Amino acid sequence: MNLSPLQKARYEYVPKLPGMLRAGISEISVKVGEATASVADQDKIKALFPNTYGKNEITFVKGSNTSAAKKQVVGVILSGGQAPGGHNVICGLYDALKATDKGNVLLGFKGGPSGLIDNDYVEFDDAMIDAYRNTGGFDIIGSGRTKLEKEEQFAVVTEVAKKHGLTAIVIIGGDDSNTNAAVLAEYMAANNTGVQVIGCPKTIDGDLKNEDIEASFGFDTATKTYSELIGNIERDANSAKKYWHFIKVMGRSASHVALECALETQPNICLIGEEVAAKKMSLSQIASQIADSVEKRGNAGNNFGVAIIPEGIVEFVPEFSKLIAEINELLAGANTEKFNSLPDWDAKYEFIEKGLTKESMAVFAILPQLIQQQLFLERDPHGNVQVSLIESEKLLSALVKDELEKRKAAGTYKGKFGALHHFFGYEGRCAFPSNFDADYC
Ligand code: FBP
Repeated sequence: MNLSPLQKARYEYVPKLPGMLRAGISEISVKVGEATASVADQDKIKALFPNTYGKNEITFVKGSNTSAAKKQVVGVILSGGQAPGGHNVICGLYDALKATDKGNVLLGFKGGPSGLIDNDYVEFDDAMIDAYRNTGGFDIIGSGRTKLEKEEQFAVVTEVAKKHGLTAIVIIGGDDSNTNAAVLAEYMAANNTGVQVIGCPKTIDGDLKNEDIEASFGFDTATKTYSELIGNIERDANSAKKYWHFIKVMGRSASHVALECALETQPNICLIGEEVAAKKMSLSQIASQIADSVEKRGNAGNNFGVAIIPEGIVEFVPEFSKLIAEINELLAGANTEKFNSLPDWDAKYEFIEKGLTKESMAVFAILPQLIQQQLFLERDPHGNVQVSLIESEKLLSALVKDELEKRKAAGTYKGKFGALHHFFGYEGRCAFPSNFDADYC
């Protein structure tokens, strides 16, 4: 492979370690703190996790390492959406294991949790690890979204662990994967397998945090990457002066990515899903709020701007969530087949009109046809609407356009409105990790 100068420079970058970890393994000691507790539902969670609930907090401190020497065979998986820094977590694990004892082993199970079940793995060595230092992506072993939740799956994982003599399994993943890790840990403890299960919080979405973890890895790089692109668009908008750019950014339901990008790029508008929910805003209210900015700028001769839209915005609009729930119910069971067999969109529309409540039909009727069709045609294997596939940036710009036309007819708006749409998600998930993410991981 020919390496670019950038790639070479990133390979050469040496992540900065906290002073504590620079000391060397023999000088790291462990301080046992208070018993931990869940933030809510303590009794329920304690009942679900009788063997693992309430473990003491552990802090690393300088001192002499009193742990008994023990050969470690650790298995690691990457789970869920890619996040810059994942490779460095694996490199860090490898380095620490080998620094402790050259005989320690790190196995990477391929393709996410399913690799653990299928016993599909690779044993890392120096050459493989060195080729992935400070690089983005999860391609070193791949990732996947198989859920580890059933007793049978845990039994298979236990067998695989026994076969390799695993002493620990590290699951690098988001909230779902860490829930799986917690359940697997409970199983391993209940069955006295001696295998530790360790969850490593990962997600670009920024929604996996507590007082000890201010941000999950990947968030910094992804938001910087999107912000660079958004900044370029802002410069273009300010140069051409003819488009409003509606930019949707990833982040699932949470709006942390949108907010961080807005803080970095100062767009004209940034919607925040949680605020929309708190104010119980309707789609028309959101469109009207955006139209106010467009009108104000347009009347001053500035027919351009940038609006950032969080990926999950529509889930926060109460009337829209109700519409989705009704559609899911309307097409449940045999109704899907009936709906699919209708000859054309007019016949389908009639079916929808008969099946939805008056309120939901009123919401459905204001949607652009493209979105109406997306709601009915692109459905998941359970027949449910796939909210993440809804092109909310197009939906909102179409509603804003309608609102502006009304204002034009009323004589209050004199500008021009041309919209362009973008979705930034995959562009940032595998970027070279920023120094922050490279060091952190
Ligand atoms: P997780 O970290 O929870 O896996 O999600 C990351 C993410 O990038 C979300 O922002 C996005 O909605 C989702 O993955 C897209 O998933 P997929 O890669 O399956 O299309």
